[in-house]
Amino acid sequence: MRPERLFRAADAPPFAATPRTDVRLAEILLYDVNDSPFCLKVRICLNVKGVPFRRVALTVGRLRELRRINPLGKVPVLVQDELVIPDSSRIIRHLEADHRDPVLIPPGREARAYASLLEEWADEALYFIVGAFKWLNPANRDAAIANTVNEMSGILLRPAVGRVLAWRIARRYAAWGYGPGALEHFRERMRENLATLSTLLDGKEYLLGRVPTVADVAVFAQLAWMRRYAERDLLDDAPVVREWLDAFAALPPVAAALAS
Ligand SMILES: N[C@@H](CCC(=O)N[C@@H](CS)C(=O)NCC(=O)O)C(=O)O
Repeated sequence: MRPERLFRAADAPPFAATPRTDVRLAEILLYDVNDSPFCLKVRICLNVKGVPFRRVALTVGRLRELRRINPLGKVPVLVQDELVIPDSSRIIRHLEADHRDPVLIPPGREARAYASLLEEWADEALYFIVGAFKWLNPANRDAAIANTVNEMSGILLRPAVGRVLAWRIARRYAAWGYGPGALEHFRERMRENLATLSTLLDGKEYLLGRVPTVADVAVFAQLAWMRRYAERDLLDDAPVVREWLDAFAALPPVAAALAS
């Protein structure tokens, strides 16, 4: 059996990656938007595994290039040589195959299934709710546009890019039947999700126990994103989740990903 670090040694910090000196790999590029939870999820995993990469910040000028490599036009996309991998979950499984240590996807069948379920729940359910907060709440409008657009375009184009983006996303939510009037509905859904998460975390350091996994990374990425907006107040009623978020944010690879 490979000497994978499933359980950290008493003196080792969580997420202490062993630097790779045995392989020479092509440079990894990450097409990235700073205020995207999926990009944050991937940056955390790259840092955790000690894999060097170069951020390619998505700008208006690079949109065509992005569509060429990912016809869905979504970030993150990882590029390494000829290899182009869109989608955070696929990227993480690719990283896990090439950089096993430290393990983020538990090898046991049950633990792996549980971690994948939580990852999917974060990526779909939490993302949808936090996206509604970000784009439907007028109180978040300026922060939403600044966080998303400042890196994407030069100062002159920013107002127009911000308006187009906000309009496109609000139109998507409208097609699903949600407008600003649905904000209380989304707050209630988030309260329920935070209560569920409090139950799952009760008495545990991480979602699966003593070791951080992809489940922690995925849930963290969505809630760290929510903290940038007015609905961070919902965490006041979920102290267990808040403490877990604070502790996770302080881990060096996570802090570095948040800052990048
Ligand atoms: N399932 C994808 C979702 C990626 C995604 O939705 N990314 C957003 C940014 S947070 C995006 O690029 N949206 C642009 C669009 O939908 O046109 C993943 O896990 O990477």
